[in-house]
Formats: sequence, structure tokens, C-alpha cells
Amino acid sequence: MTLLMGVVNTTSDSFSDGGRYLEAGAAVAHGRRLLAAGADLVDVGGESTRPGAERVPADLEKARVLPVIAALAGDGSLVSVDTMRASVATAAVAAGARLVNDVAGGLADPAMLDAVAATAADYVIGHWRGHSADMYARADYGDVGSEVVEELLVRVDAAIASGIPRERIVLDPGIGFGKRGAQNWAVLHDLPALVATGHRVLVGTSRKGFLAEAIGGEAGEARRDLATAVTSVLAAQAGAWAVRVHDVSASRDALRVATAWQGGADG
Ligand code: PMM
Repeated sequence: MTLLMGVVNTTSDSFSDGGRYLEAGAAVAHGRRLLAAGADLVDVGGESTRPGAERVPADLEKARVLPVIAALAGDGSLVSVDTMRASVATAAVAAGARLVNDVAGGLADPAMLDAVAATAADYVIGHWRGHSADMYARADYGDVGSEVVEELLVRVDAAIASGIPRERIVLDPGIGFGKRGAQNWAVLHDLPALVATGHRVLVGTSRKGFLAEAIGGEAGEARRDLATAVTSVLAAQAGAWAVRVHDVSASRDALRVATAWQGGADG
């Protein structure tokens, strides 16, 4: 069955020492809840990649994610680090992360591919054309579905040339990254072409704006989570290896129902 990656963001609230400590504790507790709800792995991030987001300094990113990764990996859980920075990836793997989730696919930090090659971690290459501050300026495509696959395969070649074994590379079409509403649907419609590359495919639609647009404007979290659960099933049917979601229980239930339907009398 398609795996569930639960999202653990450590990006909100206070930056004071006291606040950070509490925040790490809350993030660890949140990660444990997601795992108890059925997440197969948790993705810990310390830098927002939302449209318009500013970069955070590397030291702050490390201070946010490393204690959370160490605690969750210490439980024996499978943990990934959501980062575009080589130094954060290296430190996160040392703290116990077994997967580096780089939405920029190595394009944001020229040291990233070598850093990952020096570890035994799996590597998620996201489709990316530029930082959040101005990513929509680059959302100019002919055939977005095939351009995403072509551009990802260029990054795969770069990763392999840096010494990352092919089988450790996971591809992610980067939903919402340098893509406007309808372009995201085109990419999802063409997901089987990405799966046909033979790489494991990760899909992140959770709570994103294009879902809210599809279901009618200012949809709150509950409606976005329901819409996300539907996309989890469709991603699974298209052959995705994993989906990255905030609300694990909704997507877990949806995937179980789809599996039962497909199994017929054996479901
Ligand atoms: N989306 C976000 C962050 N990290 N990682 C991967 N691999 N794929 C994604 O689509 C992705 C990601 C942005 O979402 P968030 O700010 O809600 O976590």
C-alpha cells in the first residue's frame, strides 16, 4: 500500500530559547501522534516553503529540526528531514534521519548532492524552479506534465553523477512549487508518466491552495483535509510510493477504503 508521510513543521511561534524548547517538545509529541495514527514515516521541516516565504538562517533551521529528529528517530521511527540545505541534511542524518526531502532537488544549495552522497540516506528530488519569494514568475510551461518529468530526470542525472545510487532517489512533482492552480491538476493527471520512470514517487498535495480553489475558495482545514484524502487515493491508484499529508487519519481511512474496494470480496 502507498505509504503515509506525516508532516511535522517546527516553523511557528516563538524563537526564544524557552519557546524553542517547548516548540520542540510539541513537535515531537505531534510526530508521535501522527505515527500512532498510522504514518509510516514523519517529515520534519524547519523552513517554510509557502509562496512568498522568506528564508530562515541555517542555524535556526538546525536548532528547530535536530532535537525533534533525534527524539523521533530515537523511538525507532522512520524520519525524513525537509530541507534545501546541505549542512542541515548532513546534521539531520547524523541525528537519525534516513531520508532527505529536498523540495529544490539540489538546485537551492550546490553542496546538497555531494552531502547526500556522503550518507546512506534516501533522497527526495522535488520539481523546483526557484525560491518561494518569486516562484510564480517561473510558472511558464508548454506541456507542464512532460516538462516536470524531463526536468526531474536532469536532476536525477546530476544526483547519480554526484554518487547517489539510483535506487535511493525518490521523485516528487512539486505540487504548488512554481505551478499555478490548473498546472497542478495537469501534473497530477500525468502522474503515471512520472511513475513510469521507475523511481519511487512521492506526492504532496496536503492542504494546498489549488485544492481549496477546486472545492470553492476559502476552504478551511477540515475541507482541505477531506480533499487531500481524495488525492491520496488517486495518487495511490496512479502508483505513488507515498503521500505527504498533515492529517494522517483522514488519508489512512481513505486509503483503507480504496484498498477494500479494490480487493472485492478479499478486501
Ligand atoms: N510541500 C511542502 C513542503 N515540503 N516536500 C515534498 N517532498 N513535497 C511537497 O509537496 C512539499 C514538501 C509545502 O507544504 P507545507 O508548508 O504545508 O508543509
